Amino acid sequence: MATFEGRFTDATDLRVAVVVSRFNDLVTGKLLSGCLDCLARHGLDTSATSPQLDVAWVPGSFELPIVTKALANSGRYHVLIALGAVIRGDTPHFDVVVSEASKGIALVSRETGIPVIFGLLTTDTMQQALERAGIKSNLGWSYALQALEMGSLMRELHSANLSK
Ligand code: INI
Repeated sequence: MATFEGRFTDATDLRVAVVVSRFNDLVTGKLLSGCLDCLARHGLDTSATSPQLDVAWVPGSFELPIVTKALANSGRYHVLIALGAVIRGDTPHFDVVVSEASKGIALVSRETGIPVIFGLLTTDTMQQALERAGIKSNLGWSYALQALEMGSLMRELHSANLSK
């Protein structure tokens, strides 16, 4: 029997890309800070010249899938993190953006085999979003932990050469 498990202490040589939406950047900027803080505290080089980390900004959450797909297809990254914040308004726009972003991100992960962490906050109010982006806790931190776990798990699976 084999047991495969991701680790949080093995960020050496792990390559991560974060794709962040500018829409609601009051929220997404805080998610990004939490994310980078967690990655740095787990040993990933997050400096401006880091070979381990890249950050791409997109206009809104609707654009997260196309850019995550381009980055995943590059073959450079072990794991990606998609960050966005969609806040419910008075129109059905919320549902369209959430639906397209979530379906698109899931599809990129499945089609490319590169895990994409789903860091899309969907809330009724800005207050609820801010509470999850630093006022109470910062989910960016959790997304980074999940990225470390999935990146390391996928590396372990690949090196186990399961087709043998
Ligand atoms: N994008 C978001 O990331 N969050 C939102 O709450 C949002 N709302 O409410 O409209 C939003 N819209 C922009 C959308 O993601 C695209 O960037 C835009 O439609 C251009 O394609």
